[in-house]
Amino acid sequence: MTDPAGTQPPEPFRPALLIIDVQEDFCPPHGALAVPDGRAVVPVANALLALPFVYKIATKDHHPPGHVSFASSHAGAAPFASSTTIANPANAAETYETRLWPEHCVAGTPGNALARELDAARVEHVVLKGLDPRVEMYSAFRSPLRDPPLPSATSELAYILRARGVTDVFVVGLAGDYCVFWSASDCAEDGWRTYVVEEGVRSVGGQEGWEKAKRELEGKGVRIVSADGEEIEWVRNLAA
Ligand code: VGL
Ligand code: ZN
Repeated sequence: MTDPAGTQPPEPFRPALLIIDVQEDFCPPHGALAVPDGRAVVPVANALLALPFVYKIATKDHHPPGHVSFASSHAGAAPFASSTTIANPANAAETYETRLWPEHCVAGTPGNALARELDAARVEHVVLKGLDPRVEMYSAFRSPLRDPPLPSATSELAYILRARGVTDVFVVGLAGDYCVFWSASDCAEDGWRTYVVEEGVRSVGGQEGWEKAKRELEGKGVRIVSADGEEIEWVRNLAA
């Protein structure tokens, strides 16, 4: 497979690193919504943070108490098992079904913090998501409600990627079948070449959850790559 001459990156190539929700509440052993083996993404993220990406961004799920995605906000609902219908606050006809979770990543709580082993000193910008109590926001870009879009559930991420002239986005983090999935999907839809670095992802649904997410992402034009693959080599070579 390896081309002895080395494959060339696309031109222009201005790659950003996007680390999704690597927070204590998504990590074993104490996280309120611990993703199986979630802490294993941290060394992968740290190795990528040491590379010369043009911009290094982390996101945080950042919910107010009583957020609509918490089972505790709905009478009789059980975390993981129940779901609820969310309507666009500006258009009752636009709705979607979403799964309910234990309370997690509440602003100001220890579980909201980035995983303690993450090399946060190298992170240049932190995007907060999920701040509007009325809507779920898995994607680092926006909520799935688009008719009309909600300013309170739209992040600055697309703006800052454009402002930095980013062409390619490399995604890692938690969880592969939820926030990584929707972030990578929106990123590709918005026109960036988008890669998910597979070793840097763990999923709520374990390996099975990831395999399904991965197939769907590939269908949307997202490339699934390896931490030792040629695409990461392109980034490493930017330094030379
Ligand atoms: C996430 C469930 C609820 C995630 C966030 O970061 O994947 N999952 N909130
Ligand atoms: Zn959440």
